[in-house]
Amino acid sequence: MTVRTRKRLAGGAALPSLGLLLSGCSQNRIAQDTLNPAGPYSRKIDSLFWPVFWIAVAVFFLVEGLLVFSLYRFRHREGRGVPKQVHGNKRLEITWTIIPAVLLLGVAVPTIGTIFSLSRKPPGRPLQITVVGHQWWWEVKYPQQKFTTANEIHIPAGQPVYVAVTSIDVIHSFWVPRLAGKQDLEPNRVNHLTIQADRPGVYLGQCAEFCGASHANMRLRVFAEDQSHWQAWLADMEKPAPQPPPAVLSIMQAKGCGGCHTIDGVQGFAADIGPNLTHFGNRSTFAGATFRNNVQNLTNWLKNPPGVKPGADMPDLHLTPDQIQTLIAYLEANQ
Ligand code: HEC
Ligand SMILES: [Cu+2]
Repeated sequence: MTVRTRKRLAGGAALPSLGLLLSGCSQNRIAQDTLNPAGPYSRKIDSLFWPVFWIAVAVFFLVEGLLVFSLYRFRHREGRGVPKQVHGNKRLEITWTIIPAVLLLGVAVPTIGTIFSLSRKPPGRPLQITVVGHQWWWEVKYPQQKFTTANEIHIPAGQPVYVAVTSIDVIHSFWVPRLAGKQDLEPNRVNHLTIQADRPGVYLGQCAEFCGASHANMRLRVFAEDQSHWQAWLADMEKPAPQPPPAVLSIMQAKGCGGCHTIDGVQGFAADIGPNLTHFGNRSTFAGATFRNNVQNLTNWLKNPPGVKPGADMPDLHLTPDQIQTLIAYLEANQ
C-alpha cells in the first residue's frame, strides 16, 4: 500500500466519523439531551458534569502535551545518547501521585454530595408514581389516584414527582435525560428517583439498559402540564372506562385479550401481561411509545404485533380486517 492510498483511506474513514460526531450537535428541541437540563434534578447533574469535564480536559491536555513534547524532544537522532533516566525519582513519584489524588478527591466530594441529594425523597407529600418495566414497555401506576396507564407519564410542571421503579422480568433502566439521571429497574427490588420539569412540555425517554430484541423500541414520554391541563387529564383518567359493546366484547373474549390486558370494570380483563387498555384512546403513542396512536399504526399492530415490533409479547391473533376495524373503533373512542 502506498503512502498516498493509506492517507486516502484514513481520510475516508475520518470524514464519516466526523459527520457522526457533529450530528451530536444538532438542535432538536425535544431531543433526549442530557446537556440541556429542563428541571432541578437534571440541572444538579449538569452542574456536576461541567466542572468534572473541564478538569478532565485540563488533565488530558497536560498529560498528552507532556507526552508529545517528550516524544519530539527526546526522539532518536544519530549520535545522541540515551536521555537522562528519571525512574525511581522520589520527588517526581510523590508529586505525580499527590496531584491526581487531590484532583480525584476534589471530584469525589461534590459527586457524593450530588448522589445523596438526588436520592432524597422530596419533602412534603409529593406526587408518587410507580413504573414497572416489561419487555418492552412501561407500566405506569398512579397509586394515589388509583389508575394505571402505559408508556406516557403525565406530571404537573414545577413539582417534584417521586418515582418508584421496578421490573417484572429483566433489568431495564428508566432514563428521561432532560429531567433526571438514569435509574435501574430491577426485578424483586424497588428503586427510586425524582423527576421534575420547570415548564410544560414533552420530554422523551428511553430504556437505557439493554433488555432484549426490542430494547430500542422501549421508549417513553413525559408530559409536563400546567395545573389546568394536569387536572383535566386526571379527571379524564378517573372517569369510568366506556364498556366494550357486545360486538367488541365477543371478539375480545374469543381472542383472549382479557388474559393479558386490563380494562377497568370489565369482567375477565384484569391481567398485566400487556398494557392496561382503559382510556387507551387518551395516549398519543403505543407499544413502548414506538408508534403514534392512529388508525393506520393500530391496524398494522393488531394484524401482527411482532411483525412491526420485533419480539413483542403480543402474538399474531389472526384477526380479520373487519374484526380489526371493530376493535380500533372501540379502542380509539376509549378516551
Ligand atoms: C398473550 C398476551 C396478549 C394478548 C392475548 C393480547 N395482547 Fe395486546 N399486548 C400484549 C403485550 C405484551 C403488549 C405490549 C407489547 C409491547 O409494547 O412490546 C400489548 C399491546 C397492546 C396494545 C398497545 C397498548 C399500548 O398502550 O402500548 C393494544 C392496543 C393491544 N395490545 C390490544 C390487544 C387486543 C385488542 C387484544 C385482543 C384482540 C390483545 N391485545 C391481545 C399482550 C397481549
Ligand atoms: Cu428495557
